[in-house]
Amino acid sequence: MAVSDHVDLNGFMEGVKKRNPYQPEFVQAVQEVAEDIFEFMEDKEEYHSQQILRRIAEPDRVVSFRVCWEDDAGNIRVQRGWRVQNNNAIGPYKGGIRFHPSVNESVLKFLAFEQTFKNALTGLPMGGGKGGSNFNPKGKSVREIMRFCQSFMTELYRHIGADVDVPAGDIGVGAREIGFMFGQYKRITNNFTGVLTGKGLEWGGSLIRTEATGYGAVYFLAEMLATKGEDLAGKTAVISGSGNVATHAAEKIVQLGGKVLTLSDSGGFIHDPDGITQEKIDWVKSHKTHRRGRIEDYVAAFPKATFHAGKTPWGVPCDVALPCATQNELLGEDAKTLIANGCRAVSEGANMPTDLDGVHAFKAAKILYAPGKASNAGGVAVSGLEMSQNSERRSWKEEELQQMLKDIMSGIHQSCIRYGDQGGGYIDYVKGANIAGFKKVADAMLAFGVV
Ligand code: NDP
Ligand code: 2IT
Repeated sequence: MAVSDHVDLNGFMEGVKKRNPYQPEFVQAVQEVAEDIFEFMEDKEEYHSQQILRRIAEPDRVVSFRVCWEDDAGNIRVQRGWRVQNNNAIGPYKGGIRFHPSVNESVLKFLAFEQTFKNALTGLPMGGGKGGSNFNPKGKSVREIMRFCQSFMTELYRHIGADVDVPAGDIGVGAREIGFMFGQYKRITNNFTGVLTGKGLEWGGSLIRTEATGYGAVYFLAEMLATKGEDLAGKTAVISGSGNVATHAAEKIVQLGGKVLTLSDSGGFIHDPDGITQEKIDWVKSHKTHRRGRIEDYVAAFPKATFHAGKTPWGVPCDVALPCATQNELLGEDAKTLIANGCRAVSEGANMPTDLDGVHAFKAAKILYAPGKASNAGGVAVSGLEMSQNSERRSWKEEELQQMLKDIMSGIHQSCIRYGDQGGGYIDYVKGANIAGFKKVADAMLAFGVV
């Protein structure tokens, strides 16, 4: 078949939309990748004829299951659980587990699709997967969370394994939930194995896994700024979210001499013109993570700050921005506001926080803009290092891991430049990340034939 006979981008996306009705997040994630990959594939007949992108955009497997649990009042509660195993061409499925009421098949399919490219970019042998439940951890007691995690793992355990599929944390799932799930896995299988990452340090976890996503997103930001001869010293940063990724991104910005102006949660954002120092970040970590509090309480603790209910922080003028909460939290209008206010660089800590209009606005303005699949890969990268340590049955030192994380982020930055350098000093990091991630997975798939 001649290249010109192949379905074009629009035809391809029509098919994706038809096959995935009511799955807007998944369609959006595929569209963002396909825009770059169709251009890249133009003169690459084999990728077309072997239907590589079509195959990557069709998960290997979507497992969906019922999760029953009993709340503290004795009521029987029924949730839905999933594991999306998107692609294992270059290694076992790997990706987090999300507990949030907004979780559905579309969200998990988009996350597993993105994860496939992200994991390839790390250079480590990991395929892409994602899982989760529409369980809402907010307002639940620790015992309720434990019972839910145990029930969730009672089904999930048969689909995962150290060389099969290795879940980790994501929104609503931190070390505590990983502990409950690992405990149940071990109880059912009698196997102490590296089947989950993000484990506690006493039972197979890796140093710096907790910090890795946020720190990595800032390392990537620093790499981007360095291409313009700049660094973070004295720069103002606007950050959304106040969970694992946001607080550690804030911490690293402060360590590198920047000033963090905002944090947020689903209730709104706080603006602290004095800067959110390490002491204040520690307060947020303790308040949000350990006490499941609200970010609006920040203003009672630090009265010079203001709280903006129901709003996102993108209207606050800044040099750099890091969306670190959730998908589609930064829209086209927000992107234009950031650009108009002089924002020079955006590094995504969250997965797909910017909608397609926003992505196009950042690209058109040619600012330094890193998509999450490149800039937030530090978390899964250290998860990959946790898997290696588990296999070797040893623990590496903190300095070794810090260096490996920096090297991996720097390697991803290099890959983005390799495929995204548009000349004239502009690097399209979206294109670079999409092509570099795709090429690795695609070439492995070609080697396997039609499977
Ligand atoms: P956490 O659960 O620790 O924190 C999530 C934060 O985002 C909270 O502040 C939460 O507010 C806010 N948030 C969640 N959902 C919404 C929503 N629908 N609207 C507004 N705010 C929301 O999660 P993480 O920090 O781990 O994850 C944040 C992002 O980073 C996600 O996109 C995740 O996929 C991504 N990511 C995480 C990695 C990791 O290692 N943990 C690795 C790579 C990416 P509230 O408390 O009000 O719910
Ligand atoms: O989105 C992500 O990369 C994660 N939530 C981390 C996945 C992992 O396996 O560590």
